[in-house]
Amino acid sequence: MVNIGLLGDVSVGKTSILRLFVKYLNKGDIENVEGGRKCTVIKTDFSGEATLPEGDKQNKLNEKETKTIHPNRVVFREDTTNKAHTIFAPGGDSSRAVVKMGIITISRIATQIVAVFSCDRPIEKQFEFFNDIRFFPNSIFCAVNKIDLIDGDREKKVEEIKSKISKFFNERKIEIKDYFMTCGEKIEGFGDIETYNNHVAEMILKITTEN
Ligand SMILES: Nc1nc2c(ncn2[C@@H]2O[C@H](COP(=O)(O)OP(=O)(O)OP(=O)(O)O)[C@@H](O)[C@H]2O)c(=O)[nH]1
Ligand SMILES: [Mg+2]
Repeated sequence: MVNIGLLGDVSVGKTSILRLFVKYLNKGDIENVEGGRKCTVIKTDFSGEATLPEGDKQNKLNEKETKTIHPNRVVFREDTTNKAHTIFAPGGDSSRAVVKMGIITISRIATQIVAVFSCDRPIEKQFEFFNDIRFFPNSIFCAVNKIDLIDGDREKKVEEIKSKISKFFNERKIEIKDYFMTCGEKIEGFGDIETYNNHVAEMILKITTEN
């Protein structure tokens, strides 16, 4: 049994990644991705989402409807082995005490951590979130999300982002076991969207089977 914690700054897409994974399980698409196999959802809890007041919406282009107050949780089972796994996604707004409590709790109970970053803003800003966390394993996974929002040479920018992330964590004696380039939403008109959506499902399966 693996407990995965998705951790990262506000609005990087932790909840979206978790919801997308549930969609893959419910629609059976999970069997068709790389390393895919039949899995069943046992329990989902997205009750910790709060609707944002109009004024708090980040910007008109990316109107975020909710933010996570209490951690989201999904429990699923691999049908062939009968093993159950849990994924937790606490909120990213650590300036709120109750959200911070969720982050601390999940960072302690998770057996595997995925550090989630977003390509919609500078990576450096998103490191601050991790500076606050005291309990951290010495090797983690990393999701680089919102790949669709990179302008220009995607491969080059992704390499730059990855090297900044490696440097940040290596300086803290934390190794990145693997990187996953993801999209947590089904973005219309973005050519490679299925590949990057699939990476979400492939990431979770890889982490649960390898650990
Ligand atoms: N373009 C794009 N938007 C995304 C992607 N993933 C998530 N989003 C959007 O980003 C916004 C924030 O997503 P959430 O999943 O709520 O982010 P979060 O990290 O859970 O936020 P908190 O829990 O409040 O810290 C939403 O408007 C999503 O629709 C992506 O891959 N591409
Ligand atoms: Mg969230």
